[in-house]
Amino acid sequence: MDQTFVMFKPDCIERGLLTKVMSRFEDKGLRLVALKMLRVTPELAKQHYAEHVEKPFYPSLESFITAAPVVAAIYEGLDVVRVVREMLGATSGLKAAAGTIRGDFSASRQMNLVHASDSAESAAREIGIYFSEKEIVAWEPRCDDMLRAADEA
Ligand code: FUP
Repeated sequence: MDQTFVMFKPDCIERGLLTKVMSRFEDKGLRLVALKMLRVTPELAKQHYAEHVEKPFYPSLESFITAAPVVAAIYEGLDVVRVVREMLGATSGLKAAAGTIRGDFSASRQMNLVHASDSAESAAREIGIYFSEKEIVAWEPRCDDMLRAADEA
């Protein structure tokens, strides 16, 4: 099973959309293996968004991501990095297709509700930033037999 890192951002928490958005992933049958609420500090933001720190929009992005608590999660599933990115839609809620999370709930490029890793390498890096080994719970949901065939692994 692949893993991806997901963060429900400050706008998602402030707008009271957390459970509504999380339910999309539950409905899809993704396996939740880690979950916690935290406040992103400026130091953590710089680590997370290392590739954007020098960009003109970074100060505004840091103010936003540190403005309220976030909820961080790890999901497992077949091809889960791609599947979750497609469920989120394009970065900007103004461009994301209807039916995607951002397309349905966001009208902003910055306040786009959810972050998800864009590759297996990013997932490993981001999981390492936000979670320790002991915070990740390995489990086999009983209903997995009804979610996919045994030869689909
Ligand atoms: P994504 O991979 O969809 O999260 O998007 P990016 O890595 O391109 O951007 C990271 C975050 O920076 C996005 F959530 C949106 C935000 N951003 C801005 O706030 N302003 C910009 O001009 C571009 C991106």
